[in-house]
Amino acid sequence: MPIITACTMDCGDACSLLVDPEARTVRGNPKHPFTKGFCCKKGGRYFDRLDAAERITTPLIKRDGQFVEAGWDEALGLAVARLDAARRNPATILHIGGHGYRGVLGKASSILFQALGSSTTRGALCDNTGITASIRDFGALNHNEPEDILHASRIVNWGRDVARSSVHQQALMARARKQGTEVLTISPGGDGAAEYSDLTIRVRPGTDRFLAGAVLKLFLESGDLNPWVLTRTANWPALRGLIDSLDFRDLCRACDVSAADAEMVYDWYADSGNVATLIGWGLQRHVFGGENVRFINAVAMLSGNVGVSGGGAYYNISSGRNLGTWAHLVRGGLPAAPRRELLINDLGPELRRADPPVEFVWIDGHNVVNQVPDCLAVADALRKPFVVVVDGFMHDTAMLADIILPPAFMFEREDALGSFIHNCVNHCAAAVPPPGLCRPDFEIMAELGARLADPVVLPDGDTCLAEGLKKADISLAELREHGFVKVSHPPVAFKGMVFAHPDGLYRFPEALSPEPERDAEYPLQLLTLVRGESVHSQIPEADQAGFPTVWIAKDNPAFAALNPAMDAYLVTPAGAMRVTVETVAGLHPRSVIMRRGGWMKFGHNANVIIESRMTDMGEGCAYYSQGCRLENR
Ligand SMILES: Nc1nc2c(c(=O)[nH]1)N[C@H]1C(S)=C(S)[C@@H](COP(=O)(O)OP(=O)(O)OC[C@H]3O[C@@H](n4cnc5c(=O)[nH]c(N)nc54)[C@H](O)[C@@H]3O)O[C@H]1N2
Ligand SMILES: Nc1nc2c(c(=O)[nH]1)N[C@H]1C(S)=C(S)[C@@H](COP(=O)(O)OP(=O)(O)OC[C@H]3O[C@@H](n4cnc5c(=O)[nH]c(N)nc54)[C@H](O)[C@@H]3O)O[C@H]1N2
Ligand SMILES: [Mo]
Repeated sequence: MPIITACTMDCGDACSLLVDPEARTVRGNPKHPFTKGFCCKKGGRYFDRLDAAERITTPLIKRDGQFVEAGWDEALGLAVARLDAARRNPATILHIGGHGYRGVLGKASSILFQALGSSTTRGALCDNTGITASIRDFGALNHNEPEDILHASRIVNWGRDVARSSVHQQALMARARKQGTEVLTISPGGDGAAEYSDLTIRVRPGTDRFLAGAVLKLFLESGDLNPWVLTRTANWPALRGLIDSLDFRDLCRACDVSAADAEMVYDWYADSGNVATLIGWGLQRHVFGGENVRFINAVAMLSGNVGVSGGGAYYNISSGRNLGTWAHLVRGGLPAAPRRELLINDLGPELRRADPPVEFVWIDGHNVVNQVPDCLAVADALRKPFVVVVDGFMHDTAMLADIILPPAFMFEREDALGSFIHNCVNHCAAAVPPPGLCRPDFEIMAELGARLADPVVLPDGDTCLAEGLKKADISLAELREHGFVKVSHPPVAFKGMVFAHPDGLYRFPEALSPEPERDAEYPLQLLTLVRGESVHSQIPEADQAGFPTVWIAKDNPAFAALNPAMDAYLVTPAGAMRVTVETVAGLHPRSVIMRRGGWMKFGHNANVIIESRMTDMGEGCAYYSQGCRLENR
């Protein structure tokens, strides 16, 4: 009998899954309105990860530079002793929690370390630039329900790689196309978008704001502006003044899009019928990523495509919108107070500068040494403090730990979680037992808290789950029985153009920043994009043999300049890595693509040569503004 459970990976599709515990197979839950009976490659092959020979299934303690197996009592005892000592000054404790595991119980480590008053991280690696941009425009993070794109006449997909990052949105787009909806994808190319698009436009990476600006210019010149839309905005004169001062041809040049293509995008938005706008996460991983998102939103708004069915600008929703916290049920620890925050996108220097120094670090759900820019500096800075890592693989972060604690992974422990795309709360049931000594994170945190000299006591798991579900009025029994509950929200966000700013009005961006000049030594841009078959760094070791592949357009002069008989290196101001160069059709001549998440110990981690660079909003990380070149050595 299959068991209904759910994927807890950091992915907006957040699938409800059927797991056969004997056959150890996974398929999508056919009853789930978004999963609709199928799942992606990374979810479908998750048992390979659970059953991997290299999985860590016993606590490990580092002694004289070597990991040795230990029991839980010993390993947790050692962690508790170090944590109790560091607790004399809670700022010397640092919690680095990731989103490798999402869920109500998955919050246990954040809640426990908050109760300890530890240092934490600020800044963001993922989507916060676009979130901040969207909140500036709309006043809140929201979008139409994903199925509403079936009511669109046209869909403009600004850089969302749905074939890899969201196969269920890809399926929705395919359904829409069957009904006659046309899809236009705007991206730097080389992503296979032509497969699911009627038309594609290639944009210079990092510069969508100029293309959107050119479209706004054409709206202004047409004189055909919807007066009702303008009354729903707080600052139209400021945007009009800005667009008036800009030249259409200059805007097209700045994004490397032809005037004809910019006019086509305008036509797509100006024609009758509604246009749904999808905004990918890639275009906000640039130094002006926030502005890119704001100008795209402005096109959706000015064309009257916000607050209507079949329209909408889709960035994301909050995956926590339907779930509450249980932090207030914790006994012991400190009352909530401001904590020291270290900037995650510049973590190496932040750790080096920290005063008082960080003495104890707890890392869970995050391969931080792999995923932050300038990651060698982080690896270096983590050699000093006592480091506990809760993870099941000997990846770049785990290798640096003093103690590794092996967690039960998804399908092996219970939780409840939401999605940043759809509105179902899913139940992740424990479908199979964890191997060896692996234990659910929640149990690990509860025991850690209880064993402290001055204990911090977590409620039991059922109490936490029930508390988290209260916000959406879901009972734990109901969730366990059905495997998911769809929470009701208005299907159209900002209906009637009523926005979440106090005055109910929309905010346009008022400045357009020029794209910074590229260093002539590093003329290409390094796009470290998601891979379809894995999430981030959760890649089997066997798939990381040889040198990592980078892709470049065949007609790129930088490719012609390479000697295939010699070794190729990807070079940035931060260093060089040996790579294999392959060609891909249609990629913008300024770009190089590498799939992200490869490990340092295999020479596959691009973050070794990616510098720390901040985006313009939300303290995001501008990974894709990294200049680079290819050379023979
Ligand atoms: N160069 C470059 N780097 C990037 C990006 C980029 O575009 N370019 N993008 C960034 C983005 S979008 C993101 S979201 C981040 C992701 O960065 P991370 O959050 O570090 O992502 P993962 O590599 O998936 O690591 C998650 C870890 O959680 C562990 N894990 C899984 N389930 C559980 C569990 O139940 N319990 C515990 N304790 N651990 C578990 C996994 O084994 C894995 O090691 O990376 C960022 N890094
Ligand atoms: N299989 C799989 N699925 C995942 C993940 C995974 O690691 N693997 N990660 C999950 C997470 S945490 C995230 S954040 C999402 C990421 O999902 P996506 O946003 O789809 O992924 P990215 O690879 O970051 O960027 C996507 C696209 O952005 C385009 N792009 C880059 N720069 C620009 C630009 O300047 N303008 C335009 N128009 N396009 C640009 C690239 O062509 C690329 O195809 O996926 C989620 N889903
Ligand atoms: Mo992400």
